[in-house]
Amino acid sequence: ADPAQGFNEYEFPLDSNWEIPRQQLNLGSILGEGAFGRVVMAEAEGLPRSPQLAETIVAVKMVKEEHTDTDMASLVREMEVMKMIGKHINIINLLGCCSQGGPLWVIVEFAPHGNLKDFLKQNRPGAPQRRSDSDGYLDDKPLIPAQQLGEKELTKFAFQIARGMEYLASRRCIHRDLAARNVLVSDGYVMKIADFGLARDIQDTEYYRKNTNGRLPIKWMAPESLQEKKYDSQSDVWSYGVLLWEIMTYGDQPYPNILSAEELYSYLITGQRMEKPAKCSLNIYVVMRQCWHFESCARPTFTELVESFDAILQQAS
Ligand code: ACK
Repeated sequence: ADPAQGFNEYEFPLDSNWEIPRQQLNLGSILGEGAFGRVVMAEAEGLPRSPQLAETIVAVKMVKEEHTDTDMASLVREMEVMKMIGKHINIINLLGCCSQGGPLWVIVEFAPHGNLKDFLKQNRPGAPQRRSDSDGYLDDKPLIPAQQLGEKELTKFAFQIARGMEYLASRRCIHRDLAARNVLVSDGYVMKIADFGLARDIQDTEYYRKNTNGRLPIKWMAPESLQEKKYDSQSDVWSYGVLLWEIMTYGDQPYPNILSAEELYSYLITGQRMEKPAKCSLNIYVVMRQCWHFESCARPTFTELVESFDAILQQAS
């Protein structure tokens, strides 16, 4: 190996459909770090996929310095899954990649308002008005004024997420970690599902541990996922119900008194469910409860959820 190329640990096949010259990217601040990777904001010139803008702000996914081969394989897989799935307005779309002559950079759409969970908390009625400066994005537009983020807007968020999930399910993609923290808020408050291409090792005991925010990801899991590690689009529908609950509570923590997977499972198998949030209409709570049918086949499909929210939005207008 050429010592000058020593930092190039891997070689990737060139995919000319997606490859972007590295010089066209100008990396900026770190948006966040996950388990294996890092997401950095960047300016991109002349992206072939967004010709309407000379310069676009994008998000670039990469592995951290201290990564393993498995971490790199996960990033490659995530990129390949995104290529296969194709585009939809309600998902974070792949824009391209830099895979030659340096570290692998996976370029995806940038969502200026960050994750939905924090967005909801910041825009709770009565919350102090804030600008989205914590994500490092110079955003001179104020967030939605609190009085404007009412049930109608929340219902539109739920509708858009159902549309994104309907698309992913139609492309045979199971998310496995659908939650408000994994939905990003884009320009015009368009909801975009993130991290759907992540390979999740379900055997991994890490999954049952608290995440960096001290939240237990098990609280979004369907009973069959908890019990038998069984995942399909109908277990995503269960998680969608919990996400709906998060939306209608402006980002509250689900099941605040439950501390373990065992406790959660016995709560659910005895037929207990979270109560109707105060700001939630009965028809939306009915949908939430349908998502929480113990039997996965009794839950609505994402297509049915799209239809339900369409009807609810029509009634409201
Ligand atoms: O919740 P956040 O502030 O928003 O922290 C996470 C972090 O990076 C790790 O995933 C942020 N992030 C990820 N992808 C994007 C994106 N496409 N646009 C904006 N922020 C992103 C995310």
